[in-house]
Amino acid sequence: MASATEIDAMRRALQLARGGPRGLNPQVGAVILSPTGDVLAEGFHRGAGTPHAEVDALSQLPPGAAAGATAVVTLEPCNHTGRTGPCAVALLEAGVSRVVYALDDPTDAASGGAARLRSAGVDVESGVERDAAAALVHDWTHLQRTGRPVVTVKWAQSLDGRAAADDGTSQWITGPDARRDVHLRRAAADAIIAGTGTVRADDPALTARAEDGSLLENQPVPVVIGESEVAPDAAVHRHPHPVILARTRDLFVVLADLGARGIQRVFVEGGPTLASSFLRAGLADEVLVYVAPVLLGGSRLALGDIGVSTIADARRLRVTRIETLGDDLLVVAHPHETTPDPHGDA
Ligand code: AOF
Ligand code: ZN
Repeated sequence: MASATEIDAMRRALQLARGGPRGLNPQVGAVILSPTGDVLAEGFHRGAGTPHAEVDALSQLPPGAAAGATAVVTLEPCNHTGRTGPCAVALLEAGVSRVVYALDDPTDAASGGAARLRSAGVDVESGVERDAAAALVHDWTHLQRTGRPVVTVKWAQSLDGRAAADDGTSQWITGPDARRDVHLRRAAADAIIAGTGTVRADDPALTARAEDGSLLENQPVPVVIGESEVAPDAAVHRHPHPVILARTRDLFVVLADLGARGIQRVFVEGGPTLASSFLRAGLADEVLVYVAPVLLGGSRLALGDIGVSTIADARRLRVTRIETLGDDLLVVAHPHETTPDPHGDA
C-alpha cells in the first residue's frame, strides 16, 4: 500500500512530468523521498537524449544520500540502454530500498525495470495514480503502438451538413464560442494539418489564437499536404514554426513522418477533401463536428467520398461528448474500429 506521503509525491511527480516536452519520449517525473517521507530531490525528463526523470532527480543528491530512500516515478523505471543507461540500475546503485511507480512501461524495449528491481531485493509497488499517468502519456503510447500521431478530424457545418454556401463562402458558419473552442483544441495538438486547396482558397494562419487575436502559448506546427504550390506570401509562412510541406497524398507516409518527428497529436482542419481522405483511409481517431443552426442547402457538403457506397458500409461512430457552444453544437465521436496499418504485420 502506498502511503499518503507517497501518493502526494506521485501527484507532484505528475506535475513535474508535465514540465517536460511532448515528443519522441514520454513525459516522466520523479520524486525521491527520505525514509521519513521528506522530499530529497525532484526530477523530470527533458526530452529524448537527456537523462531520464529518475537520474535527473538522483543527480541532485550527493553520493550515498539516496540510500534507503523511496523513488516515486510516474513510469516504470526503464531496463534498457538506449540514449541513456537503465534507470533500474541507477536506482539500485543509488541504494534506494523502495520504488513506487504509476504505469508499466508499454514498450518491449524498456519494460522489465520493475522485475529487475524486485529481483535485487527492492520493494516495488505499481499502479499508484495509474489513470492520471496513463492519460498523461496517452498520445505517446498511441505513437509507440501505431507509429502515428493521434488524429483529430474537425469540421464545421450547417445543420444540413454543408461546409459552405454554393458560391464557396464559408466564413463564420459557427459563432465565437465554437471558434474559441477550436483554438483551444488546436493549442492542445502538436501539429495542425491543412490541404493545399484550403491554403490557396482561405489563406489560413494555422495558429492557435485567443479572442483578441493574440497567439496562445502552445502553437502546433503547421503542416500542409498536397501537390499544388503554396504561395510564398501565404499567411502560413508567418507562423511561429516553419511550415512542413508534405508533397504527397499518401496520408500513411505523412503521419509516419510526423510521428518520427515526435508529433504525438495532429488536428486536421483542412476542408472537406482532406477530411474525407482521412476518413476514407480509416485514419481518424476522433471526429469533432461543430454544427451551426443554419441551413445552406446546395452542393458544398461537409464530406465527400469517404468510401461508403451502400448503407451497409456506413461508418458508424460512437458519440463520446455533446456540448452546446453559444448557438452551436459540438459533437465529439470516435470510430469503433481501430486504424488499419498497411505497413504493419498484424
Ligand atoms: C524512464 N524514465 O524518465 C523516461 C523513460 O532513448 P532513451 O534511453 O531515452 O529511452 C527512451 C525510452 O525509455 C522510452 O521509449 C520509454 O520507454 C522510456 N522512458 N523511462 O525510466 C524516464 N523518459
Ligand atoms: Zn530510464
